[in-house]
Amino acid sequence: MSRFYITTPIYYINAEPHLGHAYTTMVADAVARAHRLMGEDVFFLTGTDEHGQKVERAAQKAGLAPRAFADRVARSFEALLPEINASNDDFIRTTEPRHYASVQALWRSVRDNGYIYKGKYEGWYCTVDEVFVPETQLVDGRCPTCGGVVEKISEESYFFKLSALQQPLLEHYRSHPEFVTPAARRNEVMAFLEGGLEDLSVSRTSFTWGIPVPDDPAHVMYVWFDALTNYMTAAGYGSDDPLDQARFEKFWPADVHLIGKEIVRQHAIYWPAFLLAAGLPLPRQIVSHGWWLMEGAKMSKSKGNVVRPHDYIARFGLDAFRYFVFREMVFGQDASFTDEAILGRYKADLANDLGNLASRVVTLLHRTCGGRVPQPSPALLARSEERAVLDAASALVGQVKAAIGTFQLSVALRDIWELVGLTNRYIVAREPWKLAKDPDRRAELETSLFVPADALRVIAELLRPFMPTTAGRMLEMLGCPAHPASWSTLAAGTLQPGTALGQTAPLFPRIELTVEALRDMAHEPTASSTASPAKPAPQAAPAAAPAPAPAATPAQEAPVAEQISYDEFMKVDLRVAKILEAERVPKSKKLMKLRVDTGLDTRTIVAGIAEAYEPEALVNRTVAIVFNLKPAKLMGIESNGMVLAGSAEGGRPFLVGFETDLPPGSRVR
Ligand code: ME8
Repeated sequence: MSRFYITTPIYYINAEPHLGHAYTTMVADAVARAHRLMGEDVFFLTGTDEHGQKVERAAQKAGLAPRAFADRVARSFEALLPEINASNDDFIRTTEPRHYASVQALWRSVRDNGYIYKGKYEGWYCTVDEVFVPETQLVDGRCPTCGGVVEKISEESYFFKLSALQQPLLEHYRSHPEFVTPAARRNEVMAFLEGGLEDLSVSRTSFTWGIPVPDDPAHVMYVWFDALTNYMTAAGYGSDDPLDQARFEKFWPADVHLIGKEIVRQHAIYWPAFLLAAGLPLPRQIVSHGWWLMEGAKMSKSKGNVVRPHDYIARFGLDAFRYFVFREMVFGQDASFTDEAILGRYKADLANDLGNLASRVVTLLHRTCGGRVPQPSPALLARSEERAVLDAASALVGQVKAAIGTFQLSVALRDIWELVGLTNRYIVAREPWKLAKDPDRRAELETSLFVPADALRVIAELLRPFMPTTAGRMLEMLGCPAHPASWSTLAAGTLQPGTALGQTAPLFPRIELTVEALRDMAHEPTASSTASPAKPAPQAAPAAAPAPAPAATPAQEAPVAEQISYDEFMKVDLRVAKILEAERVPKSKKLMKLRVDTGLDTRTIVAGIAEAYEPEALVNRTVAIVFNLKPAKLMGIESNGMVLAGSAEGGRPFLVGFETDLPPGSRVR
């Protein structure tokens, strides 16, 4: 059995995961699932990148030791995986002992082969990207990649002889034109390589949060040397255990490192250079996708202009969210995430095209064929309309496989929707509801329902990697076995006549959401954006709670927050405040802008209570607020704190009050 090893980047844990991270993991997931369906032995890896200056600083800011901070935030990346239905086989954290062993083994190999020497690094460093930036590449004194501030560093450092590997790398690129894809990225890398390479600083001495350099623990390794090696660690590299060694033999080199376009250089130059220096095989392909943009800028943790996957999954359902991101981003290009687009695709592509097709066919089969797959007539199946649908379904299998092979998920889905459209048109032309009224046309009726049912089966089998739950439900409705059919034998015409069908259930229920409601949601703080970055916590502040979920939302139990210590609780500075002014935020149904007297200052707080209170009813009210919450922008207004309110599940918020009027500034405990 051939094997397939695919990885995502390991994500920095300096903030909560957002759509960008979820996207890469979902694409890798869809590709991994497709390869399993093609009969391959798949290993799909994702994880977290936990060392380095950026994380050390984020931990300091959170008042935690780096390891404790890493343990907390890594959990939110791990928790995202079931939420997006990722079928990863392993989750690696760079703080695990297996990884220390592996990175140190790679370092020793590279060093013993003569590629590491000691020197002094003087120059610029961008902590956001964790990269050294040559002075000539600064743009207005800032990082050319993220535009962030760079710092001057001057310290003893080990260097990696990258310059010595320029020719071997160029040769590899020339003999493996598919090594980096898409071609635009490959061309950039080639141009960079041809321009010559400087040796790379691969250790730091000015901080300690990293993997110690073997035999010189005053140095910690450069975080990219550490991070890139994760791909080998998880396959078993550096382990003494014979089982791990056998796994490494089997799965290394990786088939695909799937990444965003901003980290191509590290993957396409540094990583193969380290491996060449150690005498290890290179990965087969570096595949990079474009960026999700918000209002024209890259969505990023550092900028905070992010889409929180959970917000959309809760409203549209996971598979609709997966469909949208796969369909919307053309491979290799950037894409804008807009509420209009996700709503539009939900209604048109999912509810209308696919959802209606499935429920129409299965309902008609229940009504007219006793809830069983009918027996088609061979003569009628030979007609050109029937052949057109069934031939298109058979051809689609190859098309989808080819599109997945080149990571064109949007093309695969577009092709599947061509068949959805063709099948819908077939039904409209055959009008089985009319045939059902005429007993003499029974054979025509049965054939005209067999054809779309069979096409739907192929569609569902092909949708498995993209929308696993929906595909399963479609197949259940069609009475097909729950275990996936192998794509190697998948073809049209094999639905078994006589099979009992399952119940019809709407795949994509009607939702009443509007673009305005989605926009409000995006601006509302959640506990995870305002409290600790530990995990997707329950709504801490009902005053800013999101809209009650629509009917499409799967019922979910309200999560309970983990226990905290007295000291942790006391970090929250709760105080009495008096509302001085209140006005609705224009274009928002939920948000109210409040001017409050906190006893220590007067400040603006934006609260999600506009549906529950009139502005005039709020003036002069005494409320409880979180005084020391970091400022956040809501609909362009800076909010400094949070007003406390309680609400029953999905109900209106009621402000927290006091039995007597306490003076503003009084502590609440
Ligand atoms: O770079 N659009 O981690 P990171 C699409 N730890 N994808 C995006 C995105 C966006 N706006 N933002 C992030 C690191 N991503 C290193 C990687 S690998 C050995 C070390 C996705 O947390 C995309 O896959 O900054 C991108 O490459 C990755 O998240 C960067 O995650």
